[in-house]
Amino acid sequence: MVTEKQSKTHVSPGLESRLAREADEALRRALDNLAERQSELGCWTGDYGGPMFLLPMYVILCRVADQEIPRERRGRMITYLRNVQNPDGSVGLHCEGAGSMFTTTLCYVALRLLGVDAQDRDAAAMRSWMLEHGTALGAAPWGKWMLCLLGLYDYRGLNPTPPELWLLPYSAPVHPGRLWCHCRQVYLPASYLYGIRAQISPDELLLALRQEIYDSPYAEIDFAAHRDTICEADSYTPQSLLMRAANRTLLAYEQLPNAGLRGRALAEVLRHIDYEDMVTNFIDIGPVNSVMNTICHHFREPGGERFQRGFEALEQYLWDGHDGLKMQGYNNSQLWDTAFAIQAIISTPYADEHARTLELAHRFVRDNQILEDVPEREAHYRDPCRGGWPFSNRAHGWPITDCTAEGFKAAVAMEQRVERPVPEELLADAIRLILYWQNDDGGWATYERTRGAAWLELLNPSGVFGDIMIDYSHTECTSACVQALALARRRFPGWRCGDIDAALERGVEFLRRRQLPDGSWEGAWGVCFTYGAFFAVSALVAAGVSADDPAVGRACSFLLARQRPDGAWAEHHSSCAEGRYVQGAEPHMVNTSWALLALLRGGCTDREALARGVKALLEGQGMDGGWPREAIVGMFNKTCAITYDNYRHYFPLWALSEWLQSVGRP
Ligand code: LAN
Repeated sequence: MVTEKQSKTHVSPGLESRLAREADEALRRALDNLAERQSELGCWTGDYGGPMFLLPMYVILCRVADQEIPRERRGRMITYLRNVQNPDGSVGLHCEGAGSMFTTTLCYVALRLLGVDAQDRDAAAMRSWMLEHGTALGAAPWGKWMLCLLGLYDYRGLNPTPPELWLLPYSAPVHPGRLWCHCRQVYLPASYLYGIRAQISPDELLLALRQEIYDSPYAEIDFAAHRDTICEADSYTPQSLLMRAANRTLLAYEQLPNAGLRGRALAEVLRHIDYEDMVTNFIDIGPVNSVMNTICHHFREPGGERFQRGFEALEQYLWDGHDGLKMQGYNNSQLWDTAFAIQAIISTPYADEHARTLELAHRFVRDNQILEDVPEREAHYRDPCRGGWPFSNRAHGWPITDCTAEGFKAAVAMEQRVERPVPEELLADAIRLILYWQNDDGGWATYERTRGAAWLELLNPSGVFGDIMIDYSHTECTSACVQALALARRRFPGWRCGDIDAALERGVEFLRRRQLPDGSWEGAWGVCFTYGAFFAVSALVAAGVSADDPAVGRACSFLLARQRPDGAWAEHHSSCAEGRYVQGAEPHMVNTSWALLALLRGGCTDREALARGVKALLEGQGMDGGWPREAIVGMFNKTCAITYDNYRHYFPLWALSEWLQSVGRP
């Protein structure tokens, strides 16, 4: 197939060199734009919104804990909620998704709590959608939790999340410590709030809401009959038989309350909540546990110090963007963006002209590496941290496999350019950690080595998300770690080379096994097959796999077959939920960049296709040298998209740069 493609690869040399001149010009402007956007801290910061359950959770916290949101802020939040509403009145799981009962209900409640009248046109349209799709009774469980806190749903209508699970011995396969850290950190405060049946008493507005979100009088609803009710739109992971059996057992347990045991379990849960707050400076691993831990503190000690600190830390999750004020999926993506921006800039011939930008960026990377393991880490089910890099910043504190890998790559790339590079011993620590994190299957997961069995996914209670129960090995995380190890082998010749070579070999094998028969890789954290190809091909080639290798050839053919007539690639976010390449409507500059980078690194010889891709990037570039906002391109847990606003500022630049290198500068 590769040879077939190679036979029609001509592009007239005149055309190519004209394009190269334009690309060179575009590259310079893109670099200026990127430099312009750097923050004083040296990092890049961007809108990290997208998930539509987050802002309502924040608003609900404010209501539960009686924290008044300043008027101007309320206005910006309302603007956001109106902006993300779909034409049919609904709100999606994420800002570009089709209607979900989970998020439509929460956004409706948030709008009303923010002061919007029930008669308001947008609010009324949301309510109509809810009533037409089975009412709030069909909201996914996390939505019902939030409603319970406000007294808008009855705890009898929840499947149990008992805190007692935390008292099981770790050897139990269902011990929460074995779950994906995000999953266990969400169910941790959820189990506390469930355990104490946390609820505020309703005021007039809440009493009105009880009538608005259902189609029958609140007092007449048999909530217990709706434990498993879930609107079709929210049902991505249907309940397994195992889950049903488990719920029946847990319900039976709830009928026989044992105050002593519950008390001990709640104390144990609080111990873990306090620990998570302590080691993350109250930022917490993610937005959901950040809100929920703070709610726990409120019920423990209203207005207490823990509550105050948790509430203040939430500020870091808020972002006032072009479409209003939202809650982000993390306390931003600075480290991740900065590590990529550095690598993109360094790939160009103009790195010296941006020495100051690079130096500042490097400083951010250096100063945000994690230097210490968390204390008593085994008692709180934590992996080592020393030498790792986080996704956002050091204050957040949780290191991640691929962030560590990209941080390492950026730090090594900058070593010769700065006076105070990352000390060698800390670079070595990053590699030690990456070696430690490799899974038995040869791949790397996100934050931790995989601890739980894959069958635990049968107990996924979320309805709306896929693959949340354990930390799985992923193509992207593996690819980043493989690239870092390949670099480490060169950076530290002779040091632990047996271990590094063995890890690399197993990593490459993992990536080969993950390649699908059509030559593609399914990405988990970006949209989707273009993202997977970018990482996997980069890793294979970095690890020494030749461009003649059939795996690389098949990857290139896969991508070439999906190039649009206008030269661009455009992949729709539903690729992730559907597990197949879904074409998007508009040319997508970040997808195009990923595809081009994969093709270039994979040694694609179809110069005409590459030139058309580059042309699409040039046509898409804005006056300011950047690329305009486009369809959402980040992803998590199969169904929820998330905005990576800075991708459009460095991936196209990086692709142009590598293309120019491949054709020779004008
Ligand atoms: C993230 C953000 C970063 C992302 C990468 C490092 C890019 C990725 O390569 C690995 C996975 C990771 C760390 C990731 C996992 C899921 C997160 C934490 C998020 C997408 C940010 C928000 C999301 C989190 C789970 C949102 C809360 C929802 C739950 C289902 C708990």
